[in-house]
Amino acid sequence: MTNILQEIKKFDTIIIHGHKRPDGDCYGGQYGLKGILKAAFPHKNIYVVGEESDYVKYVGTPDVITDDVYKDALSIVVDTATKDRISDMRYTLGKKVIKIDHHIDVDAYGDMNWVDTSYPAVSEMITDFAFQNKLEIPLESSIALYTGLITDTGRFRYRGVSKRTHTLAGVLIEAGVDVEFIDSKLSKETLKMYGLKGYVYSNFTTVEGGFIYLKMPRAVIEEYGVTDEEAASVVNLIGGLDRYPVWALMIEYENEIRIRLRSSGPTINTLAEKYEGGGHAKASGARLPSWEHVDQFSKDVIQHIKDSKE
Ligand SMILES: [Mn+2]
Repeated sequence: MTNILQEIKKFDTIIIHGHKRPDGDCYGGQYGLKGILKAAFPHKNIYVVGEESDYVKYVGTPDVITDDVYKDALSIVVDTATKDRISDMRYTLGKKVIKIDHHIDVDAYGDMNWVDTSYPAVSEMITDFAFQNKLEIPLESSIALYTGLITDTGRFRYRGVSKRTHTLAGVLIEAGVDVEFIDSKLSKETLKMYGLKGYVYSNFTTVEGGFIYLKMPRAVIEEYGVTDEEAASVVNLIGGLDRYPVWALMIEYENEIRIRLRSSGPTINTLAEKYEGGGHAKASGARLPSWEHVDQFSKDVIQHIKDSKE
């Protein structure tokens, strides 16, 4: 951490990158760091580049810079595990690259890499960086970082949240962040999504033995006027139902049904692998050729839940 600060001090221009399709934590890390460095080194040129995010656009707006700005610059890439995920490939045009990330280090693309999977969010890393180096956290940065912290931890609900997470969240609150303002921004919903949620709650199917699923035909997505991504985001609405530890959202595509399979009980990735999928122990994807295969799949899930109990 101290080495990173030493390195930053050597450069007049610092360009902060994130990943493609940036989420709250990526934005939080990028804009949080920008504000902290701007406050500590007012004469340095600090930029954030990359894609815009509609979801967290209140956090900041990317800078548009020409290639020559990278001359003698330091690139810092946050929240991005692998090279191919970096947004704006010009990061190599600078003199040096620093990687700051909390995902497993499969690709140490930086000249300097600070990777620590004990942090549930890169925003917590940036907050810690400021805290330990006794750097001021300006209000805009605290808003950015708190946004990143709560989005990547699912509002402090996921494992990985620690005493340090809450301590550093406290540091951000002290820096002025208004927690209600951020919650109201993140909790904003569109009328379309309200409608779709209503559909989800009135059309799911429960199967005795612990499986609940929802079929989402193409016509439904069109009727509610939502994007595929928005449609897929409702998967956890049917999670958490008592006595139904395995749930699935099935979305119709042109030649197949894509399944988002989730579990709060048995591991389900081995089951997903039987259906052209796989993934994590409790969150996997799978595919079916058509709706006709749903019954068989459902029976398999029930059998799988039974087998896991034995
Ligand atoms: Mn992250």
